Amino acid sequence: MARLLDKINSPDDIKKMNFKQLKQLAGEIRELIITTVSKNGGHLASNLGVIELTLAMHYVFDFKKDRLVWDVGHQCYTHKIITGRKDSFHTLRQYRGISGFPKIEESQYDHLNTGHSSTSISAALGMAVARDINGEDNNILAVCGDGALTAGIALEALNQVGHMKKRVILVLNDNEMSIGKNVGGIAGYLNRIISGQFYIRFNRKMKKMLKGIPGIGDSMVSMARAFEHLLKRMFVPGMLFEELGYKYVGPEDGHNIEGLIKTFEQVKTNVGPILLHVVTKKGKGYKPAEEMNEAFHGASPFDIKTGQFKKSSEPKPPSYTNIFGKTLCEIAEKNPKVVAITAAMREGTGLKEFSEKFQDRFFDVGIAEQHAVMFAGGLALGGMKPVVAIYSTFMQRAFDQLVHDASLMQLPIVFALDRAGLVGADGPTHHGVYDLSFTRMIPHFTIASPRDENELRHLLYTATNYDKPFVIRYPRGNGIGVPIDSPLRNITPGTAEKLKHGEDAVIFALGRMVYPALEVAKELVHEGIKVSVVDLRYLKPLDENLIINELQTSGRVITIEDNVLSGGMGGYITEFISTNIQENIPVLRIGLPDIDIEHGEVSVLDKKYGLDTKSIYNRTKEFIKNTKRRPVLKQNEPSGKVFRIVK
Ligand SMILES: Cc1ncc(C[n+]2csc(CCOP(=O)(O)OP(=O)(O)O)c2C)c(N)n1
Repeated sequence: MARLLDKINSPDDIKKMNFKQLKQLAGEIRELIITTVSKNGGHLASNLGVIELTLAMHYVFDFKKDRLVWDVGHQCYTHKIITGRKDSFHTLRQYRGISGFPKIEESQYDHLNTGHSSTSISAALGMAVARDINGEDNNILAVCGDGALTAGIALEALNQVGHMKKRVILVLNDNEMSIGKNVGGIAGYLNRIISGQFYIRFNRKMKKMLKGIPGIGDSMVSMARAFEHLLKRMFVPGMLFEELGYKYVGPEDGHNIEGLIKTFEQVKTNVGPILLHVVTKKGKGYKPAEEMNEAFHGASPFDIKTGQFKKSSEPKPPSYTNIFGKTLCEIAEKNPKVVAITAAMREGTGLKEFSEKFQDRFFDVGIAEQHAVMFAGGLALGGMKPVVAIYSTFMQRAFDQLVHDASLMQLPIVFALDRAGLVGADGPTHHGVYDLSFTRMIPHFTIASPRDENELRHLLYTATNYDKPFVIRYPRGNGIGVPIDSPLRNITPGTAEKLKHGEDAVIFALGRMVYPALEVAKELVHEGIKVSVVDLRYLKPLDENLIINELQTSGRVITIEDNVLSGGMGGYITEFISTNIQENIPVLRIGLPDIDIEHGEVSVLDKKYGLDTKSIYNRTKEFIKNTKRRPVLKQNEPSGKVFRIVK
């Protein structure tokens, strides 16, 4: 049978189809998404859940002039396929290919760049206000998941939209799942709405039955009506949203295209805010994803037939995430004060085992990073030792809590920042390349980054014994494969470790850049160049003595970090040198530039941005060739060129 999909070049082609064809098209899109994600990886389960919903919206609205705002944006694959990106869909999430998230730069049909959750309602309201000021009359839709609705920003926006009575359509895509099971009171409320449908159906049937009873039927029906108001408050869908100022519509079956189209046609004519509650199934139409939708939320490549994720033929060292989770369990066995907090990322942050072993010491707060940090603050004030595990990129949300709460009260919270540095296919919204900059300026913060999985264990142990805020940032992916040693030990904050000695220059490297630095140093020996390599370990406090010793030895500095250079580690060391040393020490800072870093494999991005060993080698060699060493004299040497430590 000829594929309908082959004829789809723009959403206009969808509008010509009948319901039967739309259903067939949904099946073909499902197949394309499954095939592509099985090769490239991606957000499979969420995308399979919104195929019919996406087609229905494009059928009814014209997003050349109407606006469609995807929340998180991880569910936009159908949208991409039918808005001119079908032929490039095979490049999904690959370097120079199309992004896994909406991108204004990619298409006139993408209206908001996203990746972080819960921004859709605010954006839609802003667009609605602008529309009204401009005297335009287009429709504005936001598609927000039940998981995304747990975040503060979504609730803040929900509050204002209802209050302003602006004409926006908020499509609540309710699959009862965040990445894992959705948590919290709102999730429970939505669940009751769906179950409330049973009440409505039951109520209709009951009235019909009562009416049929001769003599007393009518009076029993009016009695039932008297209770109805009360019952409505208890069961009728959407009362909460109605109270907030929305017209609630639903719950609608999110896989019935015909029903969805009819509903969208109706709500299109409404003048105020609409909340359309659509019930979908995550992973719809692909059994492994329906059954294991958490694993297929962000899937790595898999075998379509078996649903098994592809494994590399060679055994790999455990991931940093895995080592973090296991070590935290080891620590928590001995320390009953240790509690763990995740913001809707139990599996992603490696806390599954912890959540099972220490059920009453584990907290999933939903997609609520700000709350996670403040909640940890409360726990710390109550005598607990909270460990907040959040991806580096999502911690950006909680900056104020880091400053206003953790820092100002010097609370002993451990911040475990997973996925620090470049993360790969998820791209610019997900790279964790700012955390060194935004944490190092905060007073009272200790900031560490391990060079390998073994150092991560000891730094985590150190952090849980520390009495002030303590950040540990570590990268996505597998460890180095170094031996793991026990028992766990403290690594005194502010102590770096010198791994190699040389007089021509010193390389200060942090975290995952330490091993490449060692490799470069080894290679340079063949050129007759000898450099010291220091695993800085702690960005804050800096190991000032060691830095000064190295400046006295070589007087030429190279810094390497997988953070943006602005405000990063190289900047910190340069500031330290310029503040304390009356000597023009040559410094080469290697790190990420002041631009958005695109998506692509980390190894490809490393190469492009000069973080791979070859680039580091070339730049270091060039730098050493073109600069003069300026060793700092020892303090007691008779020269004006001594360092002064300004305290
Ligand atoms: C601020 C932020 N925190 C965490 C995440 C990671 N994340 C991506 S999707 C998702 C779950 C979203 O659930 P929901 O909105 O219900 O969408 P679904 O995947 O169920 O369709 C989470 C936690 C994120 N993108 N942004």
